[in-house]
Amino acid sequence: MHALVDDPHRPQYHFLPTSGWMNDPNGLIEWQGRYHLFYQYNPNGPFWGTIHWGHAVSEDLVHWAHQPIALAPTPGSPDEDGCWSGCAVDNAGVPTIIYTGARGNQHLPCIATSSDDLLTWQKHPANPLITAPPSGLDLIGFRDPWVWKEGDTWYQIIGAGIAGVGGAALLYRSPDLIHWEYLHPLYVGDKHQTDPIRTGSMWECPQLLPLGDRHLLIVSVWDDGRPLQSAYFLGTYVDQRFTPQTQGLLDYGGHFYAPQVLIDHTGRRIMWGWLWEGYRDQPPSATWAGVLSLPRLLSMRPDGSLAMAPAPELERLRGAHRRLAAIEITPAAPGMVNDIQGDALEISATIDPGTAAACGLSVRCAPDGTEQTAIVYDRAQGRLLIDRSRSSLSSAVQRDVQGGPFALDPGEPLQLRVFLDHSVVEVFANERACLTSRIYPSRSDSLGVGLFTRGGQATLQALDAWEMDTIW
Ligand code: DQQ
Repeated sequence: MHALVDDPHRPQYHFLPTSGWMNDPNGLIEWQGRYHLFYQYNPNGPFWGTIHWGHAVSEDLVHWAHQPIALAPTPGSPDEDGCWSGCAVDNAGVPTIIYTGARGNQHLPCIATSSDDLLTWQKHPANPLITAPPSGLDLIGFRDPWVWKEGDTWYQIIGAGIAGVGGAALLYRSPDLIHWEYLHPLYVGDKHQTDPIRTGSMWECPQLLPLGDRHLLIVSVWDDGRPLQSAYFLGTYVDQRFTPQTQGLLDYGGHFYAPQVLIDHTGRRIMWGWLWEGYRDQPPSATWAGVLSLPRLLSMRPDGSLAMAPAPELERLRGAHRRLAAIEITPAAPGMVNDIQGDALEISATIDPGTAAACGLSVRCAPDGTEQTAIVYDRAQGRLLIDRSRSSLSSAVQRDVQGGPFALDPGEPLQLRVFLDHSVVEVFANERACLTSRIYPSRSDSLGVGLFTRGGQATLQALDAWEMDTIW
C-alpha cells in the first residue's frame, strides 16, 4: 500500500486499478442508479496481455469502488486469449455485454449476461456470435462491437480497416442479439486523408450515438501498426448509412484513446478514455500502467462541432481554494504564481491574449525552471500546445510538444481548465478542445504554477485554483 501512496506519479483522482495494466473503458452503463465501468485489464502485471474485464461502480461519477473481475479468458473457448473491448446494453432488463473474444489471430464478437446486477457474468454457449468477418472484404482487423437498438431491431458496428482504402465501421443487424446479419459498411474513411485530421488505415472501438440533431461517430485510429488518436465525425445517419459534416480529434495531447460514451438517465453524453503512459520504454518500477480520463460531457456547438466539458460532479473534489487577482503578463516578467503549487490541482484561468503572439500557463515548475510543462495558446500558428520538452529531467520519458489547431474568436478570452493529477495533465480549452498528456517530473519540488507571454502583453483576468481530493 505504501508503495502506491509514495509513488509520485500515481494519479489520485483519476480511476485506475490497484495494480496491473488497464486500457480501454468498456461496457459503460448506468444500472439502477449506479454507474458501471468495465475496462481492459491485465491483473498479472503492468503490461498488456491476458486481457480481462475489470469492473468498478460509482454513485456520483467521481468516486469508484472496485468490483470483482467481470470477464476472464476461458481456456478452449473463443475468448481463450483475451476478452477484448466491447459494450453493455439493457436487453429487456437483462444486463448484457457484447465483447471481442480473442483466440489466436481471430477476433469475434461474444456475448455474456448477468443475473446478479452486473456482478458475475455467464458467457453464452452460442459464442462467437459471428463466426468470421464478412467475405469479399480485404480487411485489416475486425474487432470491438458497439450495439444499439432501433425499434425492435438491434444493430452492431465492428471496427475494421479495408486494405488500401481506410478505416471502416461494419454494420450488422439482429432481431435478438444472438443471430446477426451483415449489412454494409456504416462508413469508410480514407487512409490517405491528413486534413483536417488523419483517419488512418484501421479503426478500433467505433461508436455511433445521437447527439443534438445529428449523430456522433467516434473511432480510434490505428495506423503504422500502432494506436494513434481518437477522432469524431458529426453528421447524419439515414437509412443505416452515416455521412459526416464536421470532424476533429477528441484530444490533441497524444495520450487519449479508445473512449466510450455513456448516456445517463438525463440524456447526458459522458465520455471517458484511456490515458496511456508516456515512458519511452517500460516504466522503471511501477506496479501499474494506464489510467482513465476524467468524465467529459459532450454536446454540439452551434457551428456543428463538438463541445467537451468536465462533468460538474468533479467539483466535489475541490478542496483548499486560492484566487488570483487580475494582472498584466509581460514577456519580460513571466511570473510564478505565489501561493499556488501542487501536483493534484484544478486550475481555472481566463486570459485575454492582448497583443501576445503566444501565452499560457506553466505547471509542475521547479523553482529554478529546470522542470516545467507549458500549456501554450500559440495565436500566431493557431494552435494549442502542451510543451513537455522540459517536463522531466529523466531521459526515460517522452519529452516533446503535442497539440492541435485552436483559434479564439475576436475578443474571446482563452479559458483553460487544467486538471493536474500527478502524472496526468488534462486540459480543456474554451470547452472545445482537449489536450491530455502524461508527465513525470523527477524533482519533488517541481510543483510551481507560472504565467507567460511571448511577443506581446496579455492579461490574466481571473485564476482560481483548488487542491483536489483523492477519490479513494
Ligand atoms: N484494445 C483492445 C481491443 C481494441 C484495443 C484490446 C484498443 O479490443 O481494439 O485490449 O485500444
